Amino acid sequence: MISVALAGKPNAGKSTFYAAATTADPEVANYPFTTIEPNRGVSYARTECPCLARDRRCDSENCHDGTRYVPIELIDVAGLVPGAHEGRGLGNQFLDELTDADAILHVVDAAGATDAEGEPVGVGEHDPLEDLQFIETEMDRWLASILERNWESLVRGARSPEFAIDEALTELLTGVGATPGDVARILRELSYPDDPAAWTDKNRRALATALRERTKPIVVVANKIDAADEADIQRLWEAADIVVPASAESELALRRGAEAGHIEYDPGDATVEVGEVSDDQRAGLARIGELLDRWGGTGVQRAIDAVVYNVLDRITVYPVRDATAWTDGDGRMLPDAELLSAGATPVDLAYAIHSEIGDGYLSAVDARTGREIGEDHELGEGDVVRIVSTAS
Ligand SMILES: Nc1nc2c(ncn2[C@@H]2O[C@H](COP(=O)(O)OP(=O)(O)OP(=O)(O)O)[C@@H](O)[C@H]2O)c(=O)[nH]1
Ligand SMILES: [Mg+2]
Repeated sequence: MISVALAGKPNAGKSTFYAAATTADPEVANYPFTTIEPNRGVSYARTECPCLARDRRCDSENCHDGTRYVPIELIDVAGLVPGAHEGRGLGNQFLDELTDADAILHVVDAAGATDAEGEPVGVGEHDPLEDLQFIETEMDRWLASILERNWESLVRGARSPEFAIDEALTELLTGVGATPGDVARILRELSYPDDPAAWTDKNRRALATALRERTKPIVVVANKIDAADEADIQRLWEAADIVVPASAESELALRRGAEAGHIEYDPGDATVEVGEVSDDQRAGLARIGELLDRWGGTGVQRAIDAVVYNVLDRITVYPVRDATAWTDGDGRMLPDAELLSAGATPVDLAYAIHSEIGDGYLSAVDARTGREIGEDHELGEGDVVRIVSTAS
């Protein structure tokens, strides 16, 4: 499963985002370091379900009238402060939890109501732009420290006549979440000594930076837009590659309201239908309604979708047993969705379902057209595919 981690300074709203994007209920409070132990839960990317092309909606509980939610893992960790690599705040050891994260959502307090350490200050007293850069430095130092911890074994390994630096680095870097393809690209871009004993801290830091850039892409969540100055949101937007304005608190209120049956709202919607509520609730929902009109949503779902579909460049593919009815062996329509890398083939889909299905791969059918497709055919978003395998 794709894994996305929330990172950022304390008090920026990571746990609020996490609570809004999962069904979990972590502690949220207006002081730094509320979260110490990481939270891991299931969240969802939103897309259109292929059942929209059919005359009835599918049977998946993750499909809400044609809006499909595809599971991913979301991780909420402790707040990070500038200088964490030197042990400031809670340090950065807890970042080890992010080893298997495919991407980072950097939650920034766009309202500027907390200082660099996450202590509350008056709204607008802290410039959120100052919070953008440090996370990269801290993550680079964290990765560099993992490399340092493991360096001794590389130096020892180099005594063997079979030692090859590229192989040793591949083993080391795949252990911290890089794929062999990532490593090959990283090593091509860098120059470094063949002998591990000759590496300097500078070499290791350059490797850590390249590793972070390739394996931990960052999307900035400009959070607390309900309280932020629009000019600040604009400045944040211009200062980073991908910035999604968001109000985690508004999203949380909407999801709780929907759970309680007070409103009709699907995560990522740009409108809410309000049912029977108190006057107070109505006033609160009216404020959130204005925010939805202004921003086209609360931004929480959009941030996750930006990571999955834009940054990680995934496509959603639906494996089925029956290419006509689009059902599994139990007659359930479109029960599963797989997030595959763009360019994935039917063979990749087979392996994503199960390694034995992949090993026994025979052929595949595009269930939208009913035609057989070749094993190197490039799949696309929303494809429905029947895999024929000796294992199924
Ligand atoms: N106005 C506003 N406040 C928010 C929003 N999101 C979170 N907050 C508030 O910000 C404060 C911190 O929220 P948390 O979710 O605990 O922040 P955190 O980043 O997890 O903090 P640590 O665990 O201490 O690192 C709480 O008072 C939240 O209610 C938002 O979208 N708008
Ligand atoms: Mg927290």
